[in-house]
Amino acid sequence: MTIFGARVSRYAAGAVLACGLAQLAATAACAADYDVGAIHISQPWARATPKGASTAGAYMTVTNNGKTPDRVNCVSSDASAECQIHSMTMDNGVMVMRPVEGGLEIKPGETVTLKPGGFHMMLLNLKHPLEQGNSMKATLKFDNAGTVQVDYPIAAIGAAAPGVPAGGGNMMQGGGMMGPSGGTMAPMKKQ
Ligand SMILES: [Cu+2]
Repeated sequence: MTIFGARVSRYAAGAVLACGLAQLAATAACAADYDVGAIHISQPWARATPKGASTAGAYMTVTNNGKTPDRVNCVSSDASAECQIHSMTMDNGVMVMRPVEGGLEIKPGETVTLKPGGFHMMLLNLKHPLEQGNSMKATLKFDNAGTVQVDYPIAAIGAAAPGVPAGGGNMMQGGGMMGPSGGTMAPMKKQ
């Protein structure tokens, strides 16, 4: 476990440097991949928040390459007092989100994508707004694979995906009514 952790950290540090350079050349969000145990994490990203927002959403794709189910929880983030993983479901025509009890399950061979309108990481009690072009760090804990710190590049307010501008019907998926993703309240900004 310790060996894995060290390897992942070194990889992440290098990747973040490369990402910074890439962002100078292009405005597209740039993210590193992470491996911890049998778990692979790709395209982590977070969404910028308007001033005064108390919550923010973060997203990623998680694949379980192992032979046993695993569960992931968000332990902490450097941008907020609390970090949770939420599900989003339709309840009587209203989108409702709830913390995923006991962690989000990733079955063997399964890939789960956290994205606006679906499963997401929710940062609660933000210490500061998330600014596009910066990044946010969060610590994830997998029941089997262990703990990994992931760097989430911050995409535009209301973005549907890294590099994809707000709008085009994605506001609905963004859970604008819920506040955290800030969809409907966010000013439309072009990069
Ligand atoms: Cu949420």
